[in-house]
Amino acid sequence: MSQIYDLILHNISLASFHFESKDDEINNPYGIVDNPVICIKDGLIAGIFNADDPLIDKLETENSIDGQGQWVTPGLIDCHTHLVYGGNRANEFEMRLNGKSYEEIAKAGGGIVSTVKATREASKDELFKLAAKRLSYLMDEGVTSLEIKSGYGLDLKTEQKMLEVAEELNQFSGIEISKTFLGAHAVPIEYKDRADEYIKLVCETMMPELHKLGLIDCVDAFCEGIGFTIQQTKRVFEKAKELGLPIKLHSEQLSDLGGSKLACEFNAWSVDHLEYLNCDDIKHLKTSGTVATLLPGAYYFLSETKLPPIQALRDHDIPVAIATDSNPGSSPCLSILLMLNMATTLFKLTPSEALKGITINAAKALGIDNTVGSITKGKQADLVFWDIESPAELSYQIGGNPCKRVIKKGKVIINKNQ
Ligand code: DI6
Ligand code: FE
Repeated sequence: MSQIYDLILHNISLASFHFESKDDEINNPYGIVDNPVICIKDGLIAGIFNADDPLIDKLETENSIDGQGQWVTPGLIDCHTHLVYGGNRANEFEMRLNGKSYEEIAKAGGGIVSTVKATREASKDELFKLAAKRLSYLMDEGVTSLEIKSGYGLDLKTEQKMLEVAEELNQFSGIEISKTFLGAHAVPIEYKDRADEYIKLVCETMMPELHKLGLIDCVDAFCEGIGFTIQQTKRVFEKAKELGLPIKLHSEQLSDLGGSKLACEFNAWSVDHLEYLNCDDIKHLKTSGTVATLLPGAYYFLSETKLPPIQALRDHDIPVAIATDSNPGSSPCLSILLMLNMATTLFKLTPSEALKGITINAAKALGIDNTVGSITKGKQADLVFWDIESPAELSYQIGGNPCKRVIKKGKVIINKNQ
């Protein structure tokens, strides 16, 4: 107790999302810690004490925060975004409302390919400014870690440009950004009807080059009728494995091609979307410890009616993450709190399941659960203060933003209490 802490937080309610065991998680699904005092040192949580502990008076610090009874949760984690892109697709949104389907628009040269054109044309500076603005909305709601995918370049130069913008955001935003290479997002126009040749470019040129530049934390693909086949996806995963890179997959979003099963064979960190996931394939997620990432924004925005197999995921005790899928085509969403609400209203997750989906389970989906995602001794001090009376309010309320203070690695980066 003799050490001097950098920061002490008191007079707070704490939903830690730290669980000692499965029973603990069942009995205390928010990981609530009574009467806590959190001590922070060198950007880490150095200890959590009980405010009634007589030793508390002896704690030394240069800085303390009286939380005024506000709730504290782990920093939120958005584990699936496409935040870096040029232009927007409000025109296609309008076309859809005039009767065209998402697939029809994609086949007619719209969709992902139209964002590719805008992203190729945008300078790195423009892309940075656009993405930084989008990121600021997410951070304002307490996001302290986030994933960004490439996939709107579809050539080496533009994929590199996107991942470099993600890396610059990582350095300048104060939060951690995990960079995912999604070269196999769509077939670019210059490879029309030559998807296999494009996959060769992805595997033999783009992935190794970008990996050499240190720009890839994880490799993703879009396994779908309007994306890539199982065989093509497998080639991408084999190359990732050869390079020692972890994988994840957009799978079973619009149809059941068996992508999740394949991804689990490669020990995917996560499989994402899953509306059309076959219940028989859930056992594979269990075996490989893969997270099921659900994206209620895309489900909502595409007016999908087929629900992911939520009860079956629950029955198999699969960790479920929730993310914005922020992208210009299927989820133009910049609110993680709205996703929390939709995860409960549309997918019927309980408020604690939904919150786990943007904290501890989202951390698992990014392979960073050793350092973030819950509040416990030794983890990074990434914390959000909320002006709410119970954690369920975060998914209950629609609109408004009760985030009052954000601490990242022990430093206050947002404070709206003054
Ligand atoms: N699935 C999606 O929902 C996004 N990408 C993907 O593979 C859509 C991307 C877009 O339409 O721009
Ligand atoms: Fe996506």
